[in-house]
Amino acid sequence: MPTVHLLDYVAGNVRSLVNAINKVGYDVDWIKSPEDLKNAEKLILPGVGHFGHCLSQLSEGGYLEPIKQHIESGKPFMGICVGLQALFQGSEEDPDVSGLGLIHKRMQKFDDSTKSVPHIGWNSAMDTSINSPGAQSFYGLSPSSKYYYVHSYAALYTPGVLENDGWSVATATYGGEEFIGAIAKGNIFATQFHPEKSGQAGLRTIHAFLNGDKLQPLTSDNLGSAKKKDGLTRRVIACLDVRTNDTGDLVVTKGDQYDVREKDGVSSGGQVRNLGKPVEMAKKYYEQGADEVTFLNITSFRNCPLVDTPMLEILRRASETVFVPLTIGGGIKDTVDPDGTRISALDVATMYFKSGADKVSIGSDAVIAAEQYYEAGQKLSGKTAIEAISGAYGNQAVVVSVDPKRIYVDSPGDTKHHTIKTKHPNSAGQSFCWYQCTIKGGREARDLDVCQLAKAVEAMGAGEILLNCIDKDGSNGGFDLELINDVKSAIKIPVIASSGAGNPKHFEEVFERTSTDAALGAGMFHRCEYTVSEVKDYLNSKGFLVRQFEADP
Ligand code: 1PR
Repeated sequence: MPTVHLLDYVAGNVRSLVNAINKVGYDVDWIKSPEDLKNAEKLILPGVGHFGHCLSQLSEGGYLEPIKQHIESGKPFMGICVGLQALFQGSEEDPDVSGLGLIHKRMQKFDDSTKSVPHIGWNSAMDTSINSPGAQSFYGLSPSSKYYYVHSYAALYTPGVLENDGWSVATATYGGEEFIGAIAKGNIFATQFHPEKSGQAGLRTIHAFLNGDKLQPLTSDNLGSAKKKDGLTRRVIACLDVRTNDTGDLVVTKGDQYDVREKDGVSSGGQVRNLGKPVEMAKKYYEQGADEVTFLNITSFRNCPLVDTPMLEILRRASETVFVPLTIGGGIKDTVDPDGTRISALDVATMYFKSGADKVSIGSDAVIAAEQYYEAGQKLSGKTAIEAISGAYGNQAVVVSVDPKRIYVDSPGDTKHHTIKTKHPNSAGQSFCWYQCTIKGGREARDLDVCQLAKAVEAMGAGEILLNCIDKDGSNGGFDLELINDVKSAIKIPVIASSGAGNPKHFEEVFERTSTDAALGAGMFHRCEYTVSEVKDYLNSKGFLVRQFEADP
């Protein structure tokens, strides 16, 4: 196989990038020292997390000068995410750290006064030359495709400036801010989005770079109504609750208000609901157009060394065929192996990242950390799993999954917690409620409300909230819209609505009546009542911007 050199300097999640490179017919040669760079013909520089952390790692590793020499030699160079940002002068994220300075511009933080930050999801990469006669696209970018972005800082776009300096530019728009999605000039190609997590559209750009296909004609269907489709799509996520069944097999299951055992008759004998095999189902949902796939390991594997956790193998296999972001939750916390070996939450997360996960989801541990945050007078300890993992991999790598349930009261004065006046009073006629956090899969209630949790984990550096709801879980009755709006009003980071989806209309309802950033379904997909593509086609028919799945060529 032809090869490409990959510089993995921040030990991020490069497994999915390797899988994507292999998928398009190339092998990876690892750069292990600055000297190795001399042998590199084609070089890819990935980068996740903080600009300063990445650039400092490159500098301390002695890589900055050899990278510059590689670029100056005219050999092919591709930068991904922070690998694009490194080409610029610097970033507001870490003002004291310089980039390579090939472009006299600095990264700026998105304005979070009217939208969620980080910018997470599928957006465009629209070539700015699109309307000029004989327009061409660079490195397989298509104005009608969508690409996966996850970043808080961006190079905001000023028309003509980079183009006048010989750069080809593709942009996207997020909440009124147009920013650079991809650039190319000579031997350089760089993307702010993650092509390895952007489905076929992303694989196409990696393939074009590796093959040296710099320019392609823009066909009429490319141009079409592309400009109208610029912007962040509504994200639809498929979630697989995974656990071992009573015979020890790892299966996809589904709770009904978190109870995963069959109820009907004697035949099932209270068996764990078995809805299928995790890797096969993840691939199925990817091919149905899921924008992300989430695995929740709902019983941390009590009696086996972490390194043998079956979930690691599931991720390794799933990430070979699923080229959209994979999230893994369940048991992400400081753990002790059966032989007494202590493993930090950061090391647990690193094992999952190296196995193909892009994000880790923290549930119970986040509730405990939030309680300690308030006990300490809203001071960060610097010792929580959230702080450690987001500090090393960036906040976009950390999701907090919360399992709240409604607690009804006669009036707000009956509780110290933040209450809402609900449109759905309980049978006792109480029309105020608060949402109580739980841990251990809903089995233990805590004296903490969901808004307290959301604010605390945002302060610790979580990048996203996976907002479940015990009352709605598995109900097919629609999302808890009041809960979602309540949490969205309390924080700036994105929220994924979860629990209760039963049909495509529930997705229309949650996007229409709440400000959620994404919506998740589980049971309705696992029971084959609807497919992900049916949900997205329905949303599209109602005028919502969704990403269309692009099949293998
Ligand atoms: O506490 O960090 O070990 O993480 C445990 C994780 O597993 C948490 O994310 C927790 O939400 C999840 N979990 C634990 N037990 C269960 C259970 O069901 N017995 N799953 C469970 C909770 C929430 C979603 C579900 C949505 C959508 N289920 O996973 O898929 O509610 O369902 P629906 O669309 O069918 O309504 P830790």
